[in-house]
Amino acid sequence: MRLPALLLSLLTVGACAAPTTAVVPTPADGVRLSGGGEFSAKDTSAIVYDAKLAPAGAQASVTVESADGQTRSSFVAEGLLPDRKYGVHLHTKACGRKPDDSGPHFQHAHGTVNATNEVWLDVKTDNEGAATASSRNAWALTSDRVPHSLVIHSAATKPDGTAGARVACLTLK
Ligand SMILES: [Cu+2]
Repeated sequence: MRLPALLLSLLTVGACAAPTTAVVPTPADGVRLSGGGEFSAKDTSAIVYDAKLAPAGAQASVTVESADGQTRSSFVAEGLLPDRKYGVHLHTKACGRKPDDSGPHFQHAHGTVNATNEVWLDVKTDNEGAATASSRNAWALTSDRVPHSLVIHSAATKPDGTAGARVACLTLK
């Protein structure tokens, strides 16, 4: 159903009259990335490297939305092992056939390893193997330099950023 033109113009006038001086960013200023799927051994959009820790049927998805000086990321997984911690981060390169193809952690500023400068989405699964995590970083992505994957690791992330072997990977698009 389409709004009558008169009503639309009234709405527009109302919006312009609102007492605001802030510049509202348009969607074009932002960066939005996502990835997901059921893990398989062959499809690099959602690939598994350790089928014991991400068994058949495991699936996950991630969205990364960046605008207005912030980056918000959210991660959902199902079918992992129950009651278990996994380290999860955004990485620089797309997933490949080899676990290391996804490269190192994506960093906002080069060199600093922590959850402020990197995007960490560690989870502890529930008793059915499901988990969610979200993070908010106080910096925005620019379209010329973005993370290209999310990597699920075998252990919780330590302060030095290590989290054990790479279990599975989602490529971001
Ligand atoms: Cu990682």
